[in-house]
Amino acid sequence: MTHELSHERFETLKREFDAIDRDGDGFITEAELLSYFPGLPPEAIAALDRVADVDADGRFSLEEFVRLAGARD
Ligand SMILES: [Ca+2]
Ligand SMILES: [Ca+2]
Repeated sequence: MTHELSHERFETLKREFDAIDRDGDGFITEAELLSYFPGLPPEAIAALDRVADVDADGRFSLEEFVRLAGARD
């Protein structure tokens, strides 16, 4: 990461991650993403996969999620 997130910001993102990660396995899958954001179009998911799935395993780890959300600011 190029910049440090504040602890507070990290905790907020972690809570968001945990809310989306319904089965609590530490990864957000496409299905979990869709059940949390039912209106999300397939193109948006494909774009997320391209941009955020750094290790290309088809799911988002907390690290990938934080990197994506943190970069948005
Ligand atoms: Ca999960
Ligand atoms: Ca991944």
